[in-house]
Amino acid sequence: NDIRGCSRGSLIVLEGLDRSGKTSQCGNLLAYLQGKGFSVEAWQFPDRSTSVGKMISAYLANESQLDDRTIHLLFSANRWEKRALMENKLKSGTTLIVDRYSYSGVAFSAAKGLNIEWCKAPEVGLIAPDVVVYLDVPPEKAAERGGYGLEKYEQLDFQGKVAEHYHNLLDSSWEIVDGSQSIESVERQLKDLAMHSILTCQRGKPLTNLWS
Ligand code: FDM
Repeated sequence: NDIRGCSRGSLIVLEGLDRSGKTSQCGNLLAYLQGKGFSVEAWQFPDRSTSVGKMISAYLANESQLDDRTIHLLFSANRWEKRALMENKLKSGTTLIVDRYSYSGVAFSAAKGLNIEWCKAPEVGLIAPDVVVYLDVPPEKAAERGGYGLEKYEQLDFQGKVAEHYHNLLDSSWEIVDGSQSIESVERQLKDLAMHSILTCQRGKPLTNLWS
C-alpha cells in the first residue's frame, strides 16, 4: 500500500455568515494552492447548477415558497447528489475547497426553530471535512460590509440567530479565524491551515463520514 501512489486530497470547508468574506477567501486559497502545483477545485453549496439547486435558488430569491423542512431536505439532497463525485475527487488526490457545507444546513434551519438533531440526521453519511474553517465576523459587522442583498436570509436578526447556532456546532475539527482582521492576515492563516490539512491527508489520514 503505497501512500504516495494513493494519497488523497483534503476536504476543506469554509463556513461563516453571509458577508463574512468566505467566498473571496475560497478564491484566494484556490489560486494559492494551484500555484503550488496541487490538484485542487473550489466547490460551493448550494450547487445551483443541478435541478435540486435550481429549486433552492428560486426559494432563496423569494420566487417560490417551501416549507422549512422541505427546503432543509433539498439543501441536504443537493449535497448527497455530489457525494459520489466528492469521494472520487478526494480519493484521486484532488483537494476540495468547499464554500458552505452541512454546518450551514444545520445552522440556518435551526435558526428558524427546527430541532437540531432532526436537522443533522439527513447529513449523516456525507463525507466529513478534514478541516472546517469558521470565518468569525459579528453579524453587525458583516451587515455593514456593503450591506446585504435581496436573498431570503440576508437580514441582521436572522444572521444573529445563525451565528448562535454555528457556535453550538463547533467541535475539535473546527478552526476559528477572526474574520475582522485584514484580508491578508485571514488569507495567511487559511493558507497555513490548508497546507497542514493537505499534508495530514497525504500521510494517510482516512476519510470518514459525518456526523463525527
Ligand atoms: N444555506 C446554505 C442554507 O440555508 N442551508 C444550506 O445547507 C446551505 C448550503 O443558503 F444564506 C443558505 C446560506 C445562504 C444561502 O448561500 C445561500 P450562498 O453561499 O449565499 O450561495
